[in-house]
Amino acid sequence: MPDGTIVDYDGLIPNNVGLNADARLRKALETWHPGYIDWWKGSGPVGFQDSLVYLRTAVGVDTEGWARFGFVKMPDYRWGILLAPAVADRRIGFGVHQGEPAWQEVPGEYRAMLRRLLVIQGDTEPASVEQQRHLGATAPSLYDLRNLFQVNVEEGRHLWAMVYLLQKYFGRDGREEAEDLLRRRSGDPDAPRMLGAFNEATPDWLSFFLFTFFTDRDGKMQLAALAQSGFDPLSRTCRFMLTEEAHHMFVGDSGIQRIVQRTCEAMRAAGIDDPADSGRVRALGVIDLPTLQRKMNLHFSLTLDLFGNEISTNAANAYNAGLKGRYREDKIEDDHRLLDATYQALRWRDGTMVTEPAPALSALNLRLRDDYVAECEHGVARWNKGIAAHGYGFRLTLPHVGFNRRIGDFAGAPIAPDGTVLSPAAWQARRDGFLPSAEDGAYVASLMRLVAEPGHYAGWIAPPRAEIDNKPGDFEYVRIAG
Ligand code: BYC
Ligand code: FE
Ligand code: FE
Repeated sequence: MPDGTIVDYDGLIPNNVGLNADARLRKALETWHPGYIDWWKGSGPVGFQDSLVYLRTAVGVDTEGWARFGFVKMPDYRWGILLAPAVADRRIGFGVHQGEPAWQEVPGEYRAMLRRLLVIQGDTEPASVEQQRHLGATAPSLYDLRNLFQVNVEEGRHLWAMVYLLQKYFGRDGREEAEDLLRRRSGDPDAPRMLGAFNEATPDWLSFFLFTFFTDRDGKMQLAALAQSGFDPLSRTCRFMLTEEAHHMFVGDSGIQRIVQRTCEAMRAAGIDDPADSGRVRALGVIDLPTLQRKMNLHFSLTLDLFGNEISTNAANAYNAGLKGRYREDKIEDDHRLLDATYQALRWRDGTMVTEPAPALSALNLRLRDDYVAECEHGVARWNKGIAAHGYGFRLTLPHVGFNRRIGDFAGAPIAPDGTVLSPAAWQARRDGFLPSAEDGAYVASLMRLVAEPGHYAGWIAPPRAEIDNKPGDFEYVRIAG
């Protein structure tokens, strides 16, 4: 086995897993490769496939200096199989096998459960690329265009990460699942992607930034839980994916921050004191904060559904089995078995909210969701600081966890974003007003156009605070072909 910190770029598939020494696996992956490229060209970014994009590519997996920047045509990006370095004598950290050596092969009794987790994770990655495929045509700058494509190629690599595990450890079943991952399509009525949020549209850049802030952050939480896995190849795969995920969330977080900044600057310059005066704000060609709030309400609630049911035996079984842990399991101080433990759970029962103790094992989806919400709160607080710095009292807020839900306890519950329980009639009357309207969508769409001059930005978004790879502000991040 190679030592695993250096990536081998000699073959068709860059890797640090010693692919050259495993002829059967290498053949399986090389057989899958053309279908992947077809998928990328047919369902990945529209246009720009011949353009040179300033992308980072991983050349090693240690914490420092794993990235190399350079101009690449997206279809020529070197999608590779990269695992974080092995931890010597790693042990299973939780569940009934706690303390046993981590598995290097799939434990037979958990084969089906593990396969399902890998397939669900794998399915989300290409789905997000499909959802974002039209955004290049309206990028607010070359800097943003490059960030979009960086996110897209890395989500493509995340698909490779799961396909590697399926093909290496699941034989014929794994190969079939890998084919199916290229067959389903986001929003396709006959062959949709598996989870709800990944079949929704990402129609504009405001949605893109909210998606990368909220939905990629679910990715981070789920990957962090899987990085705790007793199945060591999954743990190592997820640990490396998490290093890429940080950039995706940065794109969303900083994107919203830049929108807020631009809107506040424009309102100040125009002498607008009331940010809720959307008509006047929109006349300035910037995104009014109430529209941002409604879009947040949508993306947050869609993303909460990705955590599954609050009370889930699937989650309990995966934990007991040692396959999927809690967020930062290795930093938590308790028995890591949870057999007698309870967790305070906010439930929806017969039309009212109650907080009651639930068995901690069954409440693991809820716990992960709570950890997620806490992180989101930090981001929103940063955006609000930006608003306050311009002297405005307007505050963005996360909607209540029960708002607009389709999965779990709160599915269909008539709960307003501020947590008020509404009568069914009031809910029907007010629901649409909490979410982006067709008119909101049309207004945001009217702002979207490609700004392709280096160093220039669309009028609705401020320039970033820092450039990529210390490049100058007028750097041509994408050399648009033709
Ligand atoms: N939509 O027991 P439950 C990312 C199903 S994002 C449709 O609560 P469980 C990324 C569920 O499958 C992270 N169906 O489920 C982000 C189950 O069906 P079966 C993706 C749903 O298993 C941005 C049934 O309802 N990774 O990486 O405890 C860009 C009972 O539910 C949904 C993962 O999610 C839904 N939303 O929890 C790119 C990690 N929710 O089995 C990428 C892997 C539930 O009864 N997945 N159902 O037929 C898991 O850990 C879990 O499967 C889930 C669901 C958390 C998704
Ligand atoms: Fe991903
Ligand atoms: Fe991501």
